[in-house]
Amino acid sequence: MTDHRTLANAIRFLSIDAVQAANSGHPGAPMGMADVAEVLWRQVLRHNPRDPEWSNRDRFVLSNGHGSMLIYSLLHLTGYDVTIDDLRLFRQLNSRTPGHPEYGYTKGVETTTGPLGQGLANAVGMALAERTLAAQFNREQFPIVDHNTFCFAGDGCLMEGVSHEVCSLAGTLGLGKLIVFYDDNGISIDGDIRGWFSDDTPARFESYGWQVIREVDGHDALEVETALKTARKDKLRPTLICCRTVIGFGSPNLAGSEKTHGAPLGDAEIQATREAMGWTNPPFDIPEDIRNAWDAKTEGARVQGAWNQLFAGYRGRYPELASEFERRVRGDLPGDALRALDRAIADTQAESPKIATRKASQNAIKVIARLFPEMFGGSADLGHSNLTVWPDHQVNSVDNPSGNYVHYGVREFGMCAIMNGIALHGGLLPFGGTFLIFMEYARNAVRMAALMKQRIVYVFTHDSIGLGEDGPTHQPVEQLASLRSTPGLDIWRPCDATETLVAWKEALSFKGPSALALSRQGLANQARDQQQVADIARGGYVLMKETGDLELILIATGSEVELVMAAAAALGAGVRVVSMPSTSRFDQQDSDYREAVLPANCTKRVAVEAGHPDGWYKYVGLNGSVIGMRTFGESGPGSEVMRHFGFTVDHIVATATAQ
Ligand SMILES: Cc1ncc(C[n+]2csc(CCOP(=O)(O)OP(=O)(O)O)c2C)c(N)n1
Ligand SMILES: [Mg+2]
Repeated sequence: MTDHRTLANAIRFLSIDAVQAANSGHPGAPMGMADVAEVLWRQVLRHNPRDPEWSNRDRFVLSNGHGSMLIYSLLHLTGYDVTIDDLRLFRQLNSRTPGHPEYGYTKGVETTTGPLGQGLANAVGMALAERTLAAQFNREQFPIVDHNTFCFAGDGCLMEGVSHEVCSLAGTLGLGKLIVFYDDNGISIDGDIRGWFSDDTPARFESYGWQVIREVDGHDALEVETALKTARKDKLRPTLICCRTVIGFGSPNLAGSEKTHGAPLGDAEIQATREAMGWTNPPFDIPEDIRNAWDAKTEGARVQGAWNQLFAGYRGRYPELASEFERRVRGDLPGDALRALDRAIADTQAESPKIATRKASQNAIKVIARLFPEMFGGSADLGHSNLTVWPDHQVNSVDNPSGNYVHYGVREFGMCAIMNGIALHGGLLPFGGTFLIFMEYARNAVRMAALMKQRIVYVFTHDSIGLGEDGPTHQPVEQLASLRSTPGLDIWRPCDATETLVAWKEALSFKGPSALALSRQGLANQARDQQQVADIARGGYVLMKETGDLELILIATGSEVELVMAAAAALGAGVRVVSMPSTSRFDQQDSDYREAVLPANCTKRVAVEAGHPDGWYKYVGLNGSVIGMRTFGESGPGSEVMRHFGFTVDHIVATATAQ
C-alpha cells in the first residue's frame, strides 16, 4: 500500500485534519504539493532528522509559507522532533507548529516564511553561501560542502517583485545547485490568477539564465522524479521546475478552487475527501507501513555518517582548514581577533581623524575583513558611496566563486533577503550597503532578520538631510525612528571614527542584525578618555562632563554631536553632553548606569538629531526640547540645508536657554 499516492496522502490528511482541528489554516497548498514533496523528500533530499544542524544537509525552503502544514507533516513523517501532538496543536500559542514556519521554533525549519517571495530570496542566499563555502573550503577529493538548496514557491512568491530581483541575480551568478519548484496551480486568494498574473513565467526565468523544466505534472511522481534528475544534472544554472498542480487536490467538491487556499475544508468535505482518496485512517493516525516508508532516520544517519568519514579524512589532511571550517559553521568569533579590534579602536581614538563615518566604516571593514575571513560584503550598486568595498575584496562570480563581495545590483530588498539566507546557511557573516533612505525598499527583510535573530550588518549611509543636494527623495527623516521601533534590531548612529569602529565591533558580536547609520559628510573626532571609549558600547555615555553643578543635558547622535559640543562650550558651566549612538543599546543598560548618564534630577534637557523627533521625548521628558525633523528635507548644499532646519549652534543655544 505504500505507493507514491498513498504516501503523499499521509501529508494531505495530516494537513487537512490539523487545519480542521485549529479551525484555521491553509489546506490547499499542502494538498496540491504533496505529490511533489513526496518524491523530493523520500528520494532526493539528503538530510538527517536526528541532526537538523548537520552542515552539509540539503536545504529546503517552503517559500509559500502559508502551506506550513506541508513542512510540519514532512518533518513529522521523516522523523524530526515534531510529534503527532505538535501537529494537533497547529497554530496554538507556544506550539512548535505556528501558523507560518518560524525559524528557531521547529527543528528542521530553515527559515521563517510567510511574507511571500522572501523564502525564495533566502533560498538564493543559501545557495550562494553553499557555493562560496565550497569554493573556499573544498579540496581535491574532499567536497565537504556539497549540497542542494530546494525551494517551493507559489504564484504569490513569483508575483512579488523580490522574486524578480533575486532570481535575476541567481541566474547571473549561475547558482546551479538551486532548484525551485513552482506550484503552478493558477489560483491565489482572489481566485483564478489569469486576471492579474499572465506572465510567461518559464520564459521569464529563461531570460534570467535559468534552466526551466516546463509542464511537469505535479501529481505524477515519475514526471517529478525525471524533472529532478534533469535539474540536478545542470550544475551551471539554477533550475525552475514548473509543476502543474491542483490546489486542494483530492477534495471532490473544492479541488481547484481558491476556497481551499486559506480555510478548513469542513467535516463533510473532509469525509468526502477520505472516501474519494480511499483514506480510511482516523485523524492523526498514520498506519505503520506508511510511517516506515517515510522514516528517514536510518538513511539520514547513513548519509551523515558517510560525510563524517569524509570530514575525518579532510581533518587528517588539512587540520587547520578543518577547525577553521568548524569555527565558521559555529559562528564563533576568534577572541584574539576581537582583541585586535580593541587595539584598532584605541589607535583610532589616538589618531582622531576628521572623516565621514562612512569612511570610518570602510576603515573598520579593512581591519575586520583581515581578521574575520567570514566577512561577506556587498552593496546594492552603491559600493563606492557606501564604502563597503575595501582594497583587497574579491568579487564573487561564476568565475570566482570563493569571492567575499557581491555586487547585488540595484536590488535593496533582494540584497537584504538574500543576506538573511546567507546568515541562516551559516559560515559567512554578511554585510551590505545602501542609502539609509532605500532601506525602506528592504524594510521587511530587515524585520525578518530581527525576527530570526540573524547576525547581519547593514551599512546605511547618507544618514540625514546632511547629505545635501540630492534633496528630499534621498534625505532620511523617519527612517531612524522606524528602525528603532523594530524589536531585536540594534541601531548605531556613530558621531565619529571611534564610535564607528566600536559600532562595527558590537555588530559583529550581537546575536541579531545591526544597522549602522553613517554620514556622508566629514565629522570631527571627539576627545575621550579610556573609560569613555569603553562606554561607547553601552549605547549612550557622557562625552563631556559639566563643570560645577549639572544644570542642563544636551543629547545628540551622529553628525549632531559636534554641534552640541560647540553649543555646550558656548553655554558654559553646568552643561553635560551625552552622545547616544545606540538608543537600543542604552535602553538595555541597568538603571544605575542610565541614571548616572541622565540623572533624573536634571530636567532641563535638549536632544538634537536630524531625524524624526518623537522617540527622543523619552530621554528629554515632556518638558524637554527636541531639535529634529518634522517635515521632509530640502534640496541644497548639506550645510545650508542643516542650517535651514535649525541644526546650528545658535539655535541649540537659544533652545537650551529657553528651557
Ligand atoms: C508579502 C505578502 N503579501 C500578501 C500575503 C497574504 N497572502 C498569503 S497567501 C496569498 C496568495 C498566495 O497565492 P499562491 O502563492 O498562489 O498560493 P496558493 O493559493 O496557490 O496556495 C496571499 C496574498 C503574504 N503572505 N505575503
Ligand atoms: Mg497559487
